[in-house]
Amino acid sequence: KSPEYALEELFDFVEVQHNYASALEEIGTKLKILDDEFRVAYEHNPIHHMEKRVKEFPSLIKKLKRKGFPLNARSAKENIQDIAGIRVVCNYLEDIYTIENLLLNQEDVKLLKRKDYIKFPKENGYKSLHLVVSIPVYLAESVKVIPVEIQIRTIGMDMWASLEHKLRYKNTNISTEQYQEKLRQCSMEITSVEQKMQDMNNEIYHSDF
Ligand code: 0O2
Repeated sequence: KSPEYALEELFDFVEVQHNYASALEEIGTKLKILDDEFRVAYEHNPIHHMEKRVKEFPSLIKKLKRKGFPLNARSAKENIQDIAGIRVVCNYLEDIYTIENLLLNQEDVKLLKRKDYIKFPKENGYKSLHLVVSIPVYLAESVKVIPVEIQIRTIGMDMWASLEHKLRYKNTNISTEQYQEKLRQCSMEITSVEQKMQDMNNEIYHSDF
Protein backbone atom coordinates (compact mmCIF):
# COMPACT_ATOMS: atom_id res chain seq x y z
CA LYS A 1 0.00 0.00 0.00
CA SER A 2 1.23 3.54 -0.85
CA PRO A 3 2.56 6.01 1.75
CA GLU A 4 -0.40 8.29 0.85
CA TYR A 5 -2.81 5.50 1.77
CA ALA A 6 -1.03 4.93 5.09
CA LEU A 7 -1.14 8.65 5.85
CA GLU A 8 -4.84 8.82 5.04
CA GLU A 9 -5.50 5.87 7.35
CA LEU A 10 -3.53 7.58 10.11
CA PHE A 11 -5.62 10.75 9.72
CA ASP A 12 -8.78 8.61 9.92
CA PHE A 13 -7.57 7.04 13.16
CA VAL A 14 -6.79 10.48 14.62
CA GLU A 15 -10.31 11.62 13.67
CA VAL A 16 -11.79 8.53 15.34
CA GLN A 17 -9.85 9.26 18.53
CA HIS A 18 -11.01 12.88 18.54
CA ASN A 19 -14.69 12.02 17.96
CA TYR A 20 -14.70 9.31 20.60
CA ALA A 21 -13.05 11.65 23.10
CA SER A 22 -15.88 14.14 22.45
CA ALA A 23 -18.50 11.43 23.05
CA LEU A 24 -16.79 10.62 26.36
CA GLU A 25 -16.96 14.28 27.37
CA GLU A 26 -20.70 14.30 26.63
CA ILE A 27 -21.42 11.19 28.69
CA GLY A 28 -19.10 12.35 31.50
CA THR A 29 -20.94 15.68 31.70
CA LYS A 30 -24.35 13.99 31.77
CA LEU A 31 -23.22 11.77 34.64
CA LYS A 32 -21.74 14.68 36.56
CA ILE A 33 -24.98 16.68 36.22
CA LEU A 34 -26.97 13.72 37.58
CA ASP A 35 -24.56 13.31 40.48
CA ASP A 36 -24.72 17.04 41.34
CA GLU A 37 -28.52 17.02 41.20
CA PHE A 38 -28.62 14.09 43.61
CA ARG A 39 -26.37 15.87 46.07
CA VAL A 40 -28.68 18.87 46.12
CA ALA A 41 -31.94 16.86 46.28
CA TYR A 42 -30.96 13.98 48.60
CA GLU A 43 -27.67 15.06 50.18
CA HIS A 44 -26.08 11.99 48.63
CA ASN A 45 -23.59 11.53 45.80
CA PRO A 46 -24.19 8.27 43.93
CA ILE A 47 -20.86 8.60 42.11
CA HIS A 48 -17.60 8.30 44.01
CA HIS A 49 -15.39 8.96 40.96
CA MET A 50 -15.14 8.37 37.22
CA GLU A 51 -12.28 7.34 34.92
CA LYS A 52 -12.40 8.02 31.20
CA ARG A 53 -10.17 6.74 28.44
CA VAL A 54 -10.03 6.52 24.68
CA LYS A 55 -8.44 3.23 23.66
CA GLU A 56 -4.91 3.99 22.56
CA PHE A 57 -3.83 3.22 19.02
CA PRO A 58 -1.67 0.14 19.90
CA SER A 59 -4.45 -1.46 22.02
CA LEU A 60 -6.96 -0.78 19.27
CA ILE A 61 -4.76 -2.49 16.67
CA LYS A 62 -4.13 -5.37 19.09
CA LYS A 63 -7.87 -5.89 19.64
CA LEU A 64 -8.63 -5.74 15.88
CA LYS A 65 -5.91 -8.33 15.28
CA ARG A 66 -7.10 -10.56 18.12
CA LYS A 67 -10.66 -10.55 16.77
CA GLY A 68 -9.53 -11.03 13.15
CA PHE A 69 -10.92 -7.73 11.83
CA PRO A 70 -9.25 -5.57 9.13
CA LEU A 71 -6.72 -3.10 10.50
CA ASN A 72 -8.21 0.23 9.49
CA ALA A 73 -10.21 3.06 11.07
CA ARG A 74 -13.48 2.06 9.40
CA SER A 75 -13.20 -1.48 10.71
CA ALA A 76 -12.43 -0.14 14.21
CA LYS A 77 -15.59 2.01 14.12
CA GLU A 78 -17.72 -0.89 12.89
CA ASN A 79 -16.37 -3.65 15.11
CA ILE A 80 -14.99 -2.25 18.37
CA GLN A 81 -17.50 -0.92 20.87
CA ASP A 82 -15.13 0.10 23.63
CA ILE A 83 -12.97 2.66 21.79
CA ALA A 84 -14.46 5.17 24.24
CA GLY A 85 -14.77 3.82 27.77
CA ILE A 86 -15.89 5.33 31.05
CA ARG A 87 -15.79 3.62 34.43
CA VAL A 88 -18.26 4.95 36.97
CA VAL A 89 -17.42 3.98 40.53
CA CYS A 90 -20.43 4.31 42.84
CA ASN A 91 -20.65 4.58 46.59
CA TYR A 92 -23.45 2.04 47.12
CA LEU A 93 -24.91 -0.96 45.27
CA GLU A 94 -28.28 0.69 44.58
CA ASP A 95 -26.53 3.75 43.12
CA ILE A 96 -25.44 1.61 40.15
CA TYR A 97 -28.99 0.98 38.95
CA THR A 98 -30.09 4.53 39.83
CA ILE A 99 -27.37 5.91 37.57
CA GLU A 100 -28.24 3.43 34.82
CA ASN A 101 -31.95 4.33 34.85
CA LEU A 102 -31.38 8.07 34.93
CA LEU A 103 -28.91 7.92 32.05
CA LEU A 104 -30.99 5.61 29.86
CA ASN A 105 -34.07 7.80 30.40
CA GLN A 106 -32.38 10.58 28.45
CA GLU A 107 -33.71 10.89 24.91
CA ASP A 108 -30.39 11.14 23.10
CA VAL A 109 -28.85 8.14 24.87
CA LYS A 110 -29.59 4.81 23.16
CA LEU A 111 -28.79 1.46 24.73
CA LEU A 112 -26.91 -0.86 22.34
CA LYS A 113 -25.77 -3.61 24.70
CA ARG A 114 -26.16 -4.50 28.40
CA LYS A 115 -24.38 -7.10 30.51
CA ASP A 116 -25.21 -7.37 34.17
CA TYR A 117 -22.24 -9.06 35.81
CA ILE A 118 -23.66 -8.08 39.22
CA LYS A 119 -26.79 -10.21 39.01
CA PHE A 120 -24.80 -12.79 37.00
CA PRO A 121 -21.15 -12.55 38.17
CA LYS A 122 -18.38 -14.06 36.08
CA GLU A 123 -16.98 -17.43 37.20
CA ASN A 124 -13.88 -15.71 38.66
CA GLY A 125 -16.00 -13.37 40.84
CA TYR A 126 -15.91 -10.29 38.55
CA LYS A 127 -18.85 -7.94 39.08
CA SER A 128 -19.86 -4.78 37.21
CA LEU A 129 -22.73 -3.49 35.12
CA HIS A 130 -21.60 -3.03 31.51
CA LEU A 131 -23.54 -0.83 29.11
CA VAL A 132 -22.76 0.22 25.57
CA VAL A 133 -24.75 3.31 24.65
CA SER A 134 -24.66 5.59 21.65
CA ILE A 135 -24.76 9.35 21.84
CA PRO A 136 -24.87 12.06 19.15
CA VAL A 137 -21.87 14.36 18.95
CA TYR A 138 -22.44 17.68 17.19
CA LEU A 139 -19.39 18.59 15.10
CA ALA A 140 -18.88 21.67 12.90
CA GLU A 141 -20.26 20.05 9.77
CA SER A 142 -21.97 16.87 10.84
CA VAL A 143 -23.55 14.92 13.66
CA LYS A 144 -21.88 11.62 14.55
CA VAL A 145 -23.59 8.97 16.62
CA ILE A 146 -20.85 7.34 18.67
CA PRO A 147 -20.82 4.30 20.99
CA VAL A 148 -19.41 4.54 24.50
CA GLU A 149 -18.81 1.62 26.86
CA ILE A 150 -19.83 2.36 30.45
CA GLN A 151 -18.73 0.13 33.31
CA ILE A 152 -20.66 0.89 36.49
CA ARG A 153 -19.50 -0.70 39.74
CA THR A 154 -19.10 -0.07 43.47
CA ILE A 155 -15.86 0.91 45.22
CA GLY A 156 -15.49 -2.69 46.44
CA MET A 157 -16.05 -4.20 42.98
CA ASP A 158 -13.50 -1.73 41.60
CA MET A 159 -10.93 -2.70 44.21
CA TRP A 160 -11.48 -6.38 43.38
CA ALA A 161 -11.22 -5.82 39.59
CA SER A 162 -8.00 -3.78 39.96
CA LEU A 163 -6.28 -6.51 41.94
CA GLU A 164 -7.47 -9.28 39.64
CA HIS A 165 -6.36 -7.28 36.59
CA LYS A 166 -2.95 -6.69 38.16
CA LEU A 167 -2.54 -10.40 38.85
CA ARG A 168 -3.56 -11.35 35.32
CA TYR A 169 -1.45 -8.87 33.41
CA LYS A 170 1.58 -8.42 35.59
CA ASN A 171 4.51 -10.56 34.55
CA THR A 172 5.29 -12.26 37.81
CA ASN A 173 6.02 -15.81 38.84
CA ILE A 174 2.88 -15.81 40.96
CA SER A 175 0.36 -18.19 39.47
CA THR A 176 -3.09 -16.71 39.06
CA GLU A 177 -4.61 -20.10 39.85
CA GLN A 178 -3.17 -19.93 43.34
CA TYR A 179 -5.37 -16.90 43.91
CA GLN A 180 -8.52 -17.99 42.10
CA GLU A 181 -10.35 -19.37 45.12
CA LYS A 182 -9.25 -16.47 47.34
CA LEU A 183 -10.50 -13.98 44.77
CA ARG A 184 -13.89 -15.70 44.46
CA GLN A 185 -14.17 -15.65 48.26
CA CYS A 186 -13.22 -11.96 48.44
CA SER A 187 -15.81 -11.10 45.81
CA MET A 188 -18.55 -12.72 47.94
CA GLU A 189 -17.32 -11.06 51.14
CA ILE A 190 -17.17 -7.65 49.45
CA THR A 191 -20.79 -8.07 48.30
CA SER A 192 -21.87 -9.06 51.78
CA VAL A 193 -20.18 -6.01 53.37
CA GLU A 194 -21.54 -3.68 50.68
CA GLN A 195 -25.06 -5.03 51.19
CA LYS A 196 -24.82 -4.37 54.94
CA MET A 197 -23.53 -0.84 54.29
CA GLN A 198 -26.39 -0.29 51.83
CA ASP A 199 -28.97 -1.41 54.42
CA MET A 200 -27.49 0.84 57.12
CA ASN A 201 -27.40 3.76 54.72
CA ASN A 202 -31.08 3.23 53.85
CA GLU A 203 -32.04 2.98 57.54
CA ILE A 204 -30.19 6.19 58.37
CA TYR A 205 -31.78 8.00 55.41
CA HIS A 206 -35.31 6.96 56.42
CA SER A 207 -34.89 7.56 60.17
CA ASP A 208 -36.16 10.76 61.82
CA PHE A 209 -32.98 11.94 63.48
P1 0O2 B 1 -9.34 -3.06 29.27
O1 0O2 B 1 -7.86 -2.93 29.30
O2 0O2 B 1 -9.95 -2.94 30.63
O3 0O2 B 1 -10.00 -2.21 28.25
P2 0O2 B 1 -14.95 -7.29 24.24
O4 0O2 B 1 -15.06 -5.95 24.95
O5 0O2 B 1 -15.30 -7.18 22.79
O6 0O2 B 1 -13.62 -7.96 24.49
P3 0O2 B 1 -17.16 -8.29 25.74
O7 0O2 B 1 -17.59 -9.71 25.95
O8 0O2 B 1 -18.21 -7.33 25.29
O9 0O2 B 1 -15.96 -8.35 24.73
O10 0O2 B 1 -16.45 -7.74 27.00
P4 0O2 B 1 -17.03 -7.61 28.48
O11 0O2 B 1 -17.23 -8.95 29.08
O12 0O2 B 1 -18.22 -6.71 28.46
O13 0O2 B 1 -15.77 -6.97 29.20
C1 0O2 B 1 -14.96 -5.98 28.66
C2 0O2 B 1 -14.18 -5.22 29.74
O14 0O2 B 1 -14.69 -5.49 31.05
C3 0O2 B 1 -12.71 -5.61 29.83
O15 0O2 B 1 -11.99 -4.82 28.93
C4 0O2 B 1 -12.37 -5.26 31.28
O16 0O2 B 1 -12.17 -3.86 31.43
C5 0O2 B 1 -13.64 -5.63 32.01
N1 0O2 B 1 -13.63 -7.02 32.46
C6 0O2 B 1 -14.37 -8.05 31.98
N2 0O2 B 1 -14.14 -9.18 32.64
C7 0O2 B 1 -13.20 -8.90 33.59
C8 0O2 B 1 -12.54 -9.69 34.60
O17 0O2 B 1 -12.76 -10.89 34.76
N3 0O2 B 1 -11.63 -9.03 35.39
C9 0O2 B 1 -11.36 -7.71 35.25
N4 0O2 B 1 -10.46 -7.17 36.07
N5 0O2 B 1 -11.96 -6.95 34.29
C10 0O2 B 1 -12.86 -7.53 33.47
P5 0O2 B 1 -10.68 -5.35 28.21
O18 0O2 B 1 -10.79 -5.00 26.76
O19 0O2 B 1 -10.43 -6.80 28.54
O20 0O2 B 1 -9.51 -4.58 28.82
